[in-house]
Amino acid sequence: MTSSKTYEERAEVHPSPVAQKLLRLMEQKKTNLCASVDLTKTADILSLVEKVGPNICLVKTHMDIVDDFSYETTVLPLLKLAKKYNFMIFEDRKFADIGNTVKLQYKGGLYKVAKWADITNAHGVTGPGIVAGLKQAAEETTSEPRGLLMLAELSSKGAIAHGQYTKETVDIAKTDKDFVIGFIAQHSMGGEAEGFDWLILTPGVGLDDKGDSLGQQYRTVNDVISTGSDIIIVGRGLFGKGRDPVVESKRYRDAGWSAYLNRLST
Ligand code: 5FU
Repeated sequence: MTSSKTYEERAEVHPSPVAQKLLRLMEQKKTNLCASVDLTKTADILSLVEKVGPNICLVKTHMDIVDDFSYETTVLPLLKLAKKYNFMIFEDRKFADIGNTVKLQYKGGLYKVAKWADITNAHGVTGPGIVAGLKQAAEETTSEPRGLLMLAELSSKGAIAHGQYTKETVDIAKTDKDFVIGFIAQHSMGGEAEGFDWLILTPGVGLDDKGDSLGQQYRTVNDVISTGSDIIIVGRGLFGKGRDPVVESKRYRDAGWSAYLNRLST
């Protein structure tokens, strides 16, 4: 089932302050576009974010691909841009270890993700201890609200996250209604009947390509929004070779918003 409520209506009653803030800013800015800024130099990331900032609700990062990463020169300027353009930050870290280890990984190391990312994500493969470990790390690091997405389905060809695996990941998400705000998935994960309002964030979205040579598969904006996605995640569709990120971010934003309005009216 896909949500027939507006983002604003969902924001008003959502148990997570992170989800509330995100849903509200989506409604204000009229965008459900998340930019996946998969570039390896800080200057390139910041320059891309300057271009797409007005059109997005969320920036998704992979900080472990950034050659010149530092908190001061990469994260702080990104946080400034987040304020300037009113978007939130999602580090696509894909944690996948036992609770105690992910707690250390989320709080510490080089990236200290819990310190600056509003949202991060985790695989369910190790069981519900992963949620508890990440939540403890967030609470011990900051008083700012943090949210977790579980990886329920993947966009790549041959991915083994489906069927029983997806179902059990959803069961893990149910263990923490406040901290787990939703899923990385290709479809709605239900939950409404049990009082859950999960956000569905969907990567593998492209209007011009069908995929890449390494197994990525793209679906259209209409396709993913009509099957339950709340936020479209777009990377190379915005900044790939020959593309103008200003033009493309406007194009994906318009497509995402009209698919959302269409969903509300059907
Ligand atoms: F969980 C997932 C998934 O199932 N597919 C993905 O593509 C995450 N991703 C990420 O979304 C991936 O790591 C990239 O950062 C991004 C998609 O980038 P693209 O350039 O739009 O293909």
